[in-house]
Amino acid sequence: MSPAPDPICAPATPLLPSAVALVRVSGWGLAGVLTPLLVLPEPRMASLRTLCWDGFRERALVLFFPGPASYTGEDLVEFQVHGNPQLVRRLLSHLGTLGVRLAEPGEFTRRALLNGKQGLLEAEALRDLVAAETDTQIRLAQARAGAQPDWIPEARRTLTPWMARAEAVVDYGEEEGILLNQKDLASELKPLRDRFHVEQIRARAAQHLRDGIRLALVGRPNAGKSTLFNALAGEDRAIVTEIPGTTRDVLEVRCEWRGLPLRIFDTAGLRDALDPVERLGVARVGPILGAVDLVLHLRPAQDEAIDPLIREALSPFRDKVLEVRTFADLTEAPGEVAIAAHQGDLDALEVALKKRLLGGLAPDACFGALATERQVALLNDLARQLDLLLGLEPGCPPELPASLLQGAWGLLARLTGEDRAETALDALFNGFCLGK
Ligand SMILES: Nc1nc2c(ncn2[C@@H]2O[C@H](COP(=O)(O)OP(=O)(O)OP(=O)(O)O)[C@@H](O)[C@H]2O)c(=O)[nH]1
Ligand SMILES: [Mg+2]
Repeated sequence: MSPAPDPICAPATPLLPSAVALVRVSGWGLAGVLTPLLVLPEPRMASLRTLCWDGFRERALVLFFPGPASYTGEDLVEFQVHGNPQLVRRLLSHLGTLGVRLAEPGEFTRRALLNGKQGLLEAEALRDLVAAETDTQIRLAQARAGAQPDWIPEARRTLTPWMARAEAVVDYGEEEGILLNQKDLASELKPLRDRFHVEQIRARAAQHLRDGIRLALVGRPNAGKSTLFNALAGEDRAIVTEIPGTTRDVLEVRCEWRGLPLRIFDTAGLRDALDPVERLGVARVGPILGAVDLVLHLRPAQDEAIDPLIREALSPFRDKVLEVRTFADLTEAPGEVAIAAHQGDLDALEVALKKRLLGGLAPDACFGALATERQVALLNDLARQLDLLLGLEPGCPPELPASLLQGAWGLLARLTGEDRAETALDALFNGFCLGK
């Protein structure tokens, strides 16, 4: 058996002046380890204790969660002390003299995971919850933090009997005359493949919501870019005038608009500018086009043709350009995404963005879906694995379905973290803050 891990401590709140700071300690036998500092209170009963060390006398509210019924699965003690950063540092270094070392970022959650208190998917959701910037991102992370997606146990239930059967055919098939009925296998796996397909669509949309959608607003001068920028941001961030060439620098705003977490870039109007400052602004548009998820090409509804300069600038990014007709209040633009941003008439844009980026789903239809790059990549691998299984020829060697079924099982274990792969854990916990 490996030795018990050493006790760890960390501030769970930022080291800033505040009303209250929370310091957490986790490890086995904390009652003994912390004896020089305090007598631990009754489990799960908040109690006031005076902590005395190095001339400090701190009245702290103390909570004790004996393992394994705690966040980490070990003994866990929480100190609520006055929110003075220097006081917290002093308490942490005193804990160090008692043999409690400072935790690495995410080490509390890593222990929770290793002690079976939490799955990898939940830990990833917790990291996202702490990092979320908008309401939708918070709700998305909360929906994943509570429970594993129901299709994972469902997939296991479907795969298990077939794995056993395929193994039996490989091991004893020839002697015992056992066969793997490819047709039955396909008809049982087909609903699972369909479910994976639905989950892939939801996950792609959820990933956009989780990461935030980067949008560039481009077009000729006076196309209404800054007007739209302000309307989406819900505030007057960019200067709007009727003078062409108003915007020069790239402006950026992060916001949530109609449930979509956005990072929007307003840019200089594209034209062959004479003014040297405006030319510099135009030169900054190209790199933005490469960096965003979607380019909104704003074109006033009264414009017949697209300026060749703009056509050329956009042509390398054709796949991610969405044409938007502005000034829809003045000229009709039937059949197109037409808006009048200065009047807040943006419904057509909302529909187009949701169709393009969320596959037509409403943001809350993505709650509970997988959403990180790691998760989505594994889901795609799983779907491919099932496609291969469904595409097997009847009468193929039984080793083939056996190894594909094993592969699918392994991918599920990687997804939930049950394979305990250190690389996935390291990547996850590097993104955590101290004390989590
Ligand atoms: N009627 C009408 N006016 C609009 C609309 N959108 C913008 N405008 C007006 O058009 C003018 C130019 O708008 P801006 O938002 O500054 O245009 P821009 O594309 O940012 O222009 P540059 O920064 O010069 O490239 C302003 O007077 C806006 O009030 C619209 O949909 N309808
Ligand atoms: Mg502008």
